[in-house]
Amino acid sequence: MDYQYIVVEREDPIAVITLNRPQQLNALNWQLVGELADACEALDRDEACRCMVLTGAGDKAFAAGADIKEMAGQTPVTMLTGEFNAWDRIRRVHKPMIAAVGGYALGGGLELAMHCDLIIASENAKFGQPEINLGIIPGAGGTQRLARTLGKFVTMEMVLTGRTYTAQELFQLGLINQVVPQGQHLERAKEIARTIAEKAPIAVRLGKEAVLAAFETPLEQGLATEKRLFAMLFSTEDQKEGMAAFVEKRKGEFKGK
Ligand code: CO8
Repeated sequence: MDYQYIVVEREDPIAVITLNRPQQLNALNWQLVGELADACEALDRDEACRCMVLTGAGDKAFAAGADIKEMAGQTPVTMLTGEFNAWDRIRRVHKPMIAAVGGYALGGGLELAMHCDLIIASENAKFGQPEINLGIIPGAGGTQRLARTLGKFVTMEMVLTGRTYTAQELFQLGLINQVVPQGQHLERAKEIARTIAEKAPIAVRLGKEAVLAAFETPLEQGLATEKRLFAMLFSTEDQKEGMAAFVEKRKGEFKGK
């Protein structure tokens, strides 16, 4: 498919999606977010792809937020009907997604990174929710996902002061998986993606589903979900293969069946 604002590169079994508006620090206009949702859904359906990496073009930004110039003239109605559907589509992707962040991940850029399942950052990456400086608040899940990951007090500081945080600070607070030397974020994210892509695809999918259930359900219900998904995996060929490979002292070959 032809996209104007993103680039999709297949390196089966992984794929890299690059936000591609470097002159505008990859600011997320409506078309870009729609294209991204289309690409994520297409890769989600494609069996040859087992893990996605999301990154930004250029060395200055992952994404410096939603496109302020496009947002400036919006109304409540256009904001409600315009972009949210695409964000929800990204949220519902079943395959694992890794954000590879170099430079700024601000506002909607940080929220997009948090739609992913792991975040790998270059040591020069800078994060924040500066919406308060524009007279608004985060609108693509920032208040909720940050509060669930960092707790109330750090989230309040981020949302109410709009301050920028270094990758190291957020690593220490548990929002970022790894901080790597400048410029190595994409390679590291791809390495991790390839590791995940070797695993049994149905187990990976259900593992993601089970972890995300922890954010949406009370413990009792989350434990029941995990138990059901765990039991279900015993109907897969990959479970038989994985356990046989262990016993036979060889590497398992998983087929997603
Ligand atoms: N939107 C539009 N254009 C942008 C954005 C943005 N978010 N960020 C940067 N740009 C543009 C600049 O306007 C500039 O364009 P031009 O050359 O045409 O003037 C170009 O990118 C380069 O930017 P700067 O010259 O500003 O670069 P600096 O290195 O001086 O500064 C900063 C970098 C600090 C990142 C600065 O650009 C900045 O503060 N950007 C805005 C950051 C921000 O406030 N982000 C939050 C936006 S609001 C948001 O994300 C809400 C999400 C809601 C999601 C839900 C939607 C449904």
